[in-house]
Amino acid sequence: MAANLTLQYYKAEEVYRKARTSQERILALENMLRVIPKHKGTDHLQGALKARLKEARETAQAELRSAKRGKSYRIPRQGCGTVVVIGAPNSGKSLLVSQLTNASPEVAEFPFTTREPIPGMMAFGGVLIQLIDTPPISENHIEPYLLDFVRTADLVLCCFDGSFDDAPQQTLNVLTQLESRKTVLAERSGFDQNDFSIVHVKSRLIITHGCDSDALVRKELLTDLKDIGFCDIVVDLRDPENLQCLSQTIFEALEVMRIFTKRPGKDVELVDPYVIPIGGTVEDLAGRVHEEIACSLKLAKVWGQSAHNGQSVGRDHVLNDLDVVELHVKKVRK
Ligand SMILES: Nc1nc2c(ncn2[C@@H]2O[C@H](COP(=O)(O)OP(=O)(O)OP(=O)(O)O)[C@@H](O)[C@H]2O)c(=O)[nH]1
Ligand SMILES: [Mg+2]
Repeated sequence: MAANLTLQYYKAEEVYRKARTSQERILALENMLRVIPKHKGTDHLQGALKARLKEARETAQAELRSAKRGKSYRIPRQGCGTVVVIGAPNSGKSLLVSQLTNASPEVAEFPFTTREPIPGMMAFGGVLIQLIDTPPISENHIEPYLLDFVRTADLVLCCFDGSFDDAPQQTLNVLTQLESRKTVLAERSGFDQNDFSIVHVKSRLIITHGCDSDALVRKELLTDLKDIGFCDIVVDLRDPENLQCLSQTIFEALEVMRIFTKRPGKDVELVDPYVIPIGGTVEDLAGRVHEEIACSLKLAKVWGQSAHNGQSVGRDHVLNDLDVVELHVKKVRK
């Protein structure tokens, strides 16, 4: 029987996928159980959610009892998306982050240079995007905390050294390390339809050293070894034009739109847009501005591609990138 899950459920699921602490996971799972449609078709999924909830509560208890083993890093989310840069040793991760952001991770010719995650902010199209450089993943080692970084990312960039003959095998090792921990790099994020414990994370393969004439041949060797289910982009990280294309690719992969708000009777200032997912509505925007505005929203006037010249629209109206919106709330009677 089909599960027929609702948009509300999928939104709750996305909050769960991005939860970084046991406490956040518990709250998200409780919410998923609250909003999941209750019928025969979702019996299996409800069971899986309850099992996950039990697991998360046990983990939270265990964390309280003992300090967590192993290093852990907490990097607060910033900007309109978190992009985690991973890959084999020496594949260009740090160079990518240092070229696109304000961070300066060490870039070196030898492998295993990066020892801890380093965040930086990339400015693109009027918004800021968080990129996180990470230590390399190899056949025999993956930093345990990296798994959470990857599973909760909005986007993963997996670097592949296009100039190195071992890159196909080394990148296969990266993907295998993750898959053996129920984490699959994929074209889109979400939970596996058949096994709720497996998470798919939206990813792009970044083929660095793009000016090497055999870069694409090496990438083909990787696809001979494994079916890669996500797009790739070939770049030379020292080429400004390539870096511009890469920034655009990252922004587009995040699938967000920039919405400007204005006060009635005032001119719009085209700075600091609100950022909401593509397909978002006036109600989603209002929720981002303020919870109270979302509750008492009466109508909105929109200038842009989704409506023209200040046309009045309702809360379900789907917005477009770069729309200008005036939110009108119901007057409260005293
Ligand atoms: N010209 C050029 N050099 C690159 C490119 N990508 C990486 N490099 C060089 O390759 C070497 C390794 O780059 P890093 O960014 O340090 O690699 P990494 O993946 O961070 O390495 P680890 O932290 O050791 O895992 C450096 O000498 C970089 O300058 C590229 O696209 N073009
Ligand atoms: Mg590095």
